[in-house]
Amino acid sequence: MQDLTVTTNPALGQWIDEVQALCEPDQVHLCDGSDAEYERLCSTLVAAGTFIRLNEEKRPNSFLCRSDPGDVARLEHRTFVCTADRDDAGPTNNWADPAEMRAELQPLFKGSMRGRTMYVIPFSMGEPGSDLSMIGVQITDSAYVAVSMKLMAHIGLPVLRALGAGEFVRCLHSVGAPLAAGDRDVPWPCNAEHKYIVSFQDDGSIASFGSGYGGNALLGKKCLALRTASLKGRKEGWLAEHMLIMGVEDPAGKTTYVAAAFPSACGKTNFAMLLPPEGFAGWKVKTVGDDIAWIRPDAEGTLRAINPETGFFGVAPGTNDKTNPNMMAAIARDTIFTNCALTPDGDVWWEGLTEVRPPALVDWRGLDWTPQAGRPAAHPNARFTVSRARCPSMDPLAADPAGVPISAFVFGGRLSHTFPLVFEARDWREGIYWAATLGSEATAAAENQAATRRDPFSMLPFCGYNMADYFAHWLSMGDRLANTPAIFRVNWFRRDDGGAFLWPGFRQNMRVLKWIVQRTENRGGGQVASVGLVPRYHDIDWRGLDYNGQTFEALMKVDRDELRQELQSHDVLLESFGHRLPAALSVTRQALLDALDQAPPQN
Ligand code: GTP
Ligand code: SPV
Ligand code: MN
Repeated sequence: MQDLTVTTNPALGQWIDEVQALCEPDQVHLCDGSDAEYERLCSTLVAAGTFIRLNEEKRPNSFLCRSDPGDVARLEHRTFVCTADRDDAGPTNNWADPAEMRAELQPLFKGSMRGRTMYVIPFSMGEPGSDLSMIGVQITDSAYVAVSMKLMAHIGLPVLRALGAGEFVRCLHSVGAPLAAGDRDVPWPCNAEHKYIVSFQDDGSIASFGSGYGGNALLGKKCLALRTASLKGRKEGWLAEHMLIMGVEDPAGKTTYVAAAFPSACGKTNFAMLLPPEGFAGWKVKTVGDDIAWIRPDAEGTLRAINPETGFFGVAPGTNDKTNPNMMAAIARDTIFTNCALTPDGDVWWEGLTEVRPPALVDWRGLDWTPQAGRPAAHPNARFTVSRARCPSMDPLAADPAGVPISAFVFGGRLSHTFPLVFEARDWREGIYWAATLGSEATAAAENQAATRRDPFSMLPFCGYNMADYFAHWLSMGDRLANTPAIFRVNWFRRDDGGAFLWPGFRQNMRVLKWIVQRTENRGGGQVASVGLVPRYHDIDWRGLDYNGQTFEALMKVDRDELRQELQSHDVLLESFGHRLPAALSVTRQALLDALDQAPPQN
């Protein structure tokens, strides 16, 4: 195996040798990506106590994994973007000097894999061999990462063949827990003291140390497909986005594709797999992706999108037969569950899975749990990892390297007030303004975040360069398109004065989606409001839902003073970019404020 690498890609052979000399693993294993290898590695993880094999009848070929309680989510304050010039990383990223960061990491990686196996995982984001794909090689000392990568990306020999002598992204990962001779391993090794997730934007390489969880460790996902790819996309004229992609098929069989950006843990997976409610016979949602979209203009000036991933790393709490029946079907087998609770009969459970909580469980930390325990049984950021092949709503075009044509972009945060259920931006520029100033209230997907924060384009932790340049890139993309997608903002999370959600959400979001699709066809009525175009009560299809006009009014109300305050609060973000901020954004902000002052009070 090693020979194949060396003969077909000398640079890879050399890099493997260098990392081996640095990290000093006991063994090196080049992943071929086969099913047999996956099964062997899962059995090794069971033997090591990292995986618990779930009840074969209830959850075939599935495993539960419990992470270290200190390693449960992405760590934004330990994520670094290294560029020679600090301004190229911009005010929204943690910047570090590349040479200094390399010097800081070197002693940490030295000997960091002692007593462990070093896995070499060639992977392709996008179909192997396609011009639109990016090939990476992740070297890791985590078998959990190796099996997760098998579900999330194309890996192994087909990727090595596609790579040939070509270039690849170097992705180095160590959990940072070397074992001395005679040491007993723990189920979830990680480094309590040192954690780093680093993008070296000078040479395009990635290094991650100390964490084994999610986006910190599966380096094809946030690190390569967003931070590295966003910079490459800017140079080459395309977009790497934190977006789901879905096709909406109408009863006549016409499919309209929509890409939507919601911040982490704000409903991308549920929306991407939406099952239309009663009353929507003939309508179908076809899933292309739930987290990442790579989007480029084609020769006709249409934006086409691919999902570079082959699987889902989805939030478990809240997932059930009502909120996401397609995901429930997907995870019925062949799934890795992390930080969920364990039932006495060897199945998994999490908050929201069933209405009634089970009387006794083992919680995500391995402790006995009852409903009286006063703490959640599953971690709020508990997740499942499953291949897209298991998902019943998958679009057959999801693997088409040509991608799908995007007719609309949708942006949405978790906002309990001010923002209505949906509105359409008046034009590309205003749409970009609303995307750039997207805000959201706290979720469990990332540690150390403030109660509410701006999350421009839901890319705050993922944009690999100066966010002001990113806004400019989006603005200029509009000039290159013949078919410019419409841009919408949605908010499933508005609450009444008592704190209850005003909108039922989940499957009912189909009603909003139908209006969006009709708007892209210049159908679907609405009226002009201060924020843009909004649907009136009768513009929404209410078949099968008893939702009264008064609640709709409360849901859609845009209060002039609240909106003015909102626009004024954008200053903090916009001013942080200084002269680098595209003028179009401050001009748009001022125009929106001026229009507010002139509008009649009810708008
Ligand atoms: P990442 O995987 O972290 O990027 O996030 P995601 O956007 O895919 O998150 P996901 O779809 O897993 O969001 C999960 C959370 O959103 C859960 O708390 C859900 O209950 C909530 N959620 C999703 N859709 C809706 C909705 O329509 N209404 C309400 N109220 N909550 C929703
Ligand atoms: C997110 O936080 O946006 C995720 C989960 O999709 S992770 O892959 O861990 O970043
Ligand atoms: Mn995400």
